[in-house]
Amino acid sequence: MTMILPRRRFLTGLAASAATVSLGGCDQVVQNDSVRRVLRTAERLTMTTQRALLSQDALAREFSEADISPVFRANGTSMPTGEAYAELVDTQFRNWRLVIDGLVAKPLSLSLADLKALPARTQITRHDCVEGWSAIGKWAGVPLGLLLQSAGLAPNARYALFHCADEMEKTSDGSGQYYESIDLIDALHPQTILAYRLNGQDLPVANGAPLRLRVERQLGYKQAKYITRIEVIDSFATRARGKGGYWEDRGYEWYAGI
Ligand SMILES: Nc1nc2c(c(=O)[nH]1)N[C@H]1C(S)=C(S)[C@@H](COP(=O)(O)O)O[C@H]1N2
Ligand SMILES: [Mo]
Repeated sequence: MTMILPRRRFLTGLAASAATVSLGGCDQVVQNDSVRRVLRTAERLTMTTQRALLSQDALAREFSEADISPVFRANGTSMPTGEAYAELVDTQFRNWRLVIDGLVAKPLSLSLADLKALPARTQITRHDCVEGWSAIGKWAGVPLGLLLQSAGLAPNARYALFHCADEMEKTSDGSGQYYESIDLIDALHPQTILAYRLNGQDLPVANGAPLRLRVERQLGYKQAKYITRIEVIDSFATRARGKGGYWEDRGYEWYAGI
């Protein structure tokens, strides 16, 4: 493991320059059907956001640059195991895709570049882990509501289920894979974003690269890292052990409000 690290860093550097050369600017991104659809939805989202602000959706506290913790520690998985993820890191996540499917009118498949080309939100918030530590970080990413509305929620849609790349524990039923779920009130909340940046840098691997959830009114374990797929569902009762998340299946509350 230690011996292959320098090679990985080297490849990552090469991949970075290759990506700069081959990224054909915004045109290429806008040609993607999924992205076009999301951009069209951006305007309608402003209305949704304002409505949300006027109703039950109180905002979590936001902080100033001066409050940012010098180190945002990592917890739980800090490097998913397996060749598939290692390959993604080696190639700077160029072949990574976020799939949004399930109870939607039109499933989306978006690259990291696609996501970065969409309207972004930046917020400085405090992360609270049940293990008794907190950290303030500056997150930037795409509002989840924008993506869900672009995909078009079905009438029976109730939750967003986040599939993650890391397996915490080997189990025969697959319930050792990290996953999380939130309801649509939180999914459409203006501070709920899919973050690809932390403190002005690309999201580090230890903190969930290339994409992690920020759902700011809930505890740390709800903040799913290493997201690969967001499935819109009507019930999580039949998933894994039925409690809506990896830690929920092991006794934690599903609604982890702070
Ligand atoms: N995929 C995945 N997401 C995860 C975890 C994990 O192990 N795997 N740990 C959770 C817990 S308990 C916390 S406190 C935060 C930690 O986020 P950080 O590593 O950026 O500090 O991520 C949460 N999301
Ligand atoms: Mo946590």
